[in-house]
Amino acid sequence: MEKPLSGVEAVKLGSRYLRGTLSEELANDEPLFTAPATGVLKFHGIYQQDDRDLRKSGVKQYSAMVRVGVPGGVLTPEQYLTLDRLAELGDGSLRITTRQDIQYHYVPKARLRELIQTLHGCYLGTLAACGDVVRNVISCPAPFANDERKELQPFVSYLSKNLKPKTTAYYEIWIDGEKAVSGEQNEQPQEVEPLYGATYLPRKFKIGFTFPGDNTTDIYANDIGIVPHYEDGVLTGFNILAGGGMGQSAGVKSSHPRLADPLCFVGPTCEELLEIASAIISIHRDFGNRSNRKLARLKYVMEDWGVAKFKQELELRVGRQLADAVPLHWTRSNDYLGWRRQTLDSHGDPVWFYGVRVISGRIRDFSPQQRIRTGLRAVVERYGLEVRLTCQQNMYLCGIREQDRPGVASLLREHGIAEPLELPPVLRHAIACPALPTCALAITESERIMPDLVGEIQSALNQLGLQDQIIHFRTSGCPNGCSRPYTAEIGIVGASVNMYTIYLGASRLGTRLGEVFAQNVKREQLLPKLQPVFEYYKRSRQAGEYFGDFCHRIGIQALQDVSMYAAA
Ligand code: SRM
Ligand code: SF4
Repeated sequence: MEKPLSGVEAVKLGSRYLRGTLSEELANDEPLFTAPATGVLKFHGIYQQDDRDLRKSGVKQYSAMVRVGVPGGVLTPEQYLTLDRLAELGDGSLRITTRQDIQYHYVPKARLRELIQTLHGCYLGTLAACGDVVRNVISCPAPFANDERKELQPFVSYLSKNLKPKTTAYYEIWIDGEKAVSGEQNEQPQEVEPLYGATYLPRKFKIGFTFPGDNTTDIYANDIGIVPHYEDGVLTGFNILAGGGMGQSAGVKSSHPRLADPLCFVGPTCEELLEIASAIISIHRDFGNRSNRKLARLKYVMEDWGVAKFKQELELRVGRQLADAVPLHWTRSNDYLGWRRQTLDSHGDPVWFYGVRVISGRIRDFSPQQRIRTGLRAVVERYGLEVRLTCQQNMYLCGIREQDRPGVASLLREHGIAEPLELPPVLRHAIACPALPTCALAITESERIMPDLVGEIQSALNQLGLQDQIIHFRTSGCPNGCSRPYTAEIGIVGASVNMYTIYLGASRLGTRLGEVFAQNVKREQLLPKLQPVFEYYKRSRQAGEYFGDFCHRIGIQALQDVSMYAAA
């Protein structure tokens, strides 16, 4: 017997291509949207949230999280300055996400249309930043100009544009409000979604690009991963991976993080890429689980079928045989922080980019000594710099002329923006999801505890003489894994009130998942649990061995034994 469809499927179908009751609800004075409207709102990049700190005191204060799509993380100076200005409509902060977007928190319902119209004025938008569609297409944003790293952005933009929902609902509701409130939206619209159909995808869908060898975007965590292949500096095609994802759900046993599999190799044009991506998306559309949203991602189709059957179905859909993927080799996964030479100008002088470490992606004026938002605005405005957002929540300030280097450096310093290499190594590369107080799904803290927790870990490493060791650390406030903790060398994941699961043994290069090392660990017990493993690492690592590789070589059981022995 067919399983019943999940409730969200009915909401999508009834929404008339993402219209729902949004226009009517925007026109009323209620501070919040109705529950059915919030389901549709997500496709427009907006989540209704209530402050969970206030909730504890019995108050429910509603506002919106708004996610702005930034394909490949690339922003003109004007776009960045507009984004910066718009932070005033929320809580005064912008947050770089792990998929190169910008999020605002605490935006009142009454200011949403103004926000989206302003974004629209500078060619930015929120459509499909959330929802059961292709999300922001990510890419390695480091702007090195050389033959081995030919610009991927045209491919990113092409896929991004062509895979957006085709409904005109977004424009009617947010941009051309007159038309929406005039009642025209009540007629059944004629347009259809050629790729998505009326119920869109069973679940979110993520596409990521990166350069060969450089896994800064965590390519294996995406539904589709795309890696260009160059021969003698010439782009000859793309390796396609499929079936990755991090999310797992407490209590749903068969849900789990999964790395994407190499699937095939396709030619080097935008059209070929779009054809293959659309065909893979159509497999998700037709075979993804529409009854249980916890098992609805493409990764479960891949797992059920295996790569051979998946490829066969794909070949059927594109009507030809597909070449096998070329083996991939990874050598790095860290963001490019600090000063990097981008290219040479027409006089042969160097042009630089500067990787700013933005802790948890949070761009805010934290204190008179630490005015991160003001400092970044000042530097972008004064020097007219292109901005690129990274999947590790950092920012590259690009196109800095040789003669402007001292000015940029001193402006950043004046505003308390730390030189990345001066930061402790673990903090330099740590990632945290927002969790409390904004995220409705958070079980524990994440962003708010990350600096202290990382500080404790760093002190322990320092005492062992491991002060220069970079260890990738990521924390998420629930098993959904928005900070991609399962590909971090230490992953800390919220499990129940003030209790965390510790994952160890992932590869620093994002090619191997971590395993559960300890469960139900209280916040204050996290370091004591890890301390014996650090000591063991200090004693027994091989020359140059990364922490994640060490944990994997030794094995989780042996690490647990060491930890238990130390506690006894
Ligand atoms: Fe995420 C849901 C924040 C990247 C897996 N994610 C959420 C929501 C919207 C909570 C909700 O549904 O009510 C969070 C909003 C919190 C807030 O207050 O802002 C949220 N996710 C984030 C961001 C902002 C975390 C960050 O620190 O930057 C990232 C926004 C990315 C973007 O710009 O699009 C973010 N989320 C991710 C990633 C990482 C990635 O894509 O590289 C993952 C793991 C990869 C994956 O998708 O498998 C991720 N988020 C999830 C899931 C689990 C999905 C699943 O397959 O089970 C959820 C829950 C859901 O979809 O039901 C979720
Ligand atoms: Fe929220 Fe969980 Fe994602 Fe953190 S990992 S932002 S707590 S959904």
